[in-house]
Amino acid sequence: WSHIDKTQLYTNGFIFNENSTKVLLGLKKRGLGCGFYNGFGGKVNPGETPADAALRELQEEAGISSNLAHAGTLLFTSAADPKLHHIEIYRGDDWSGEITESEEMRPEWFRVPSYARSGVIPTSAIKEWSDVPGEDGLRTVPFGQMWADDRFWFHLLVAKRPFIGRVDFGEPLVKGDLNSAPLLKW
Ligand code: 6OG
Repeated sequence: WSHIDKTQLYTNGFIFNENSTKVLLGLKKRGLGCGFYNGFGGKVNPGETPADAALRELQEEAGISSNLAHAGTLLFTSAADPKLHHIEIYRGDDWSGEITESEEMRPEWFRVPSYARSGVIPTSAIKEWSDVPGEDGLRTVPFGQMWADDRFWFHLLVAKRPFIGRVDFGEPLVKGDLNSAPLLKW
């Protein structure tokens, strides 16, 4: 990974209900991660702290505020990108304002399934993920439609256990498209 010569700092924020049985995700409509569900976030601006940026992005992308708490740190590399992606992850257990779709994100509540509390998400659960809402009107967290590393740390986020992780992606299948890069190592 000697080709890595820059760092880009990002934030990513996940809002939970009281018992962490529901999580608010957004369908990314453009840019990096387009077509994937993720927390709300983006680049940290010069002069801004990651915590400031996390709150600003939540307001811009979902229309709400929250008392965000730092939850974890992720470092991503890609064989096709000289940038190290450094992502500070936040979680909020409350929110104020009205959840609103933006040009960047379409927010949706998802049910946190019991297997997402206990550990790494089994491949079978990802393959068998159903698009159909359950009796509660919610779909289950769509790990098959999220960045490939999320399944490894999501249970730590749910359990409020601080985490640091590093993720290495290979060459994208489609040049320039990090979304299609295979996950080499967690
Ligand atoms: P803008 O396009 O708004 O920010 N992000 C990633 N999240 C995960 N889970 N895995 C990755 O693997 C990611 N790369 C970037 C950080 C992009 C948003 O996407 C997150 C930001 O919240 C490579 O500038």
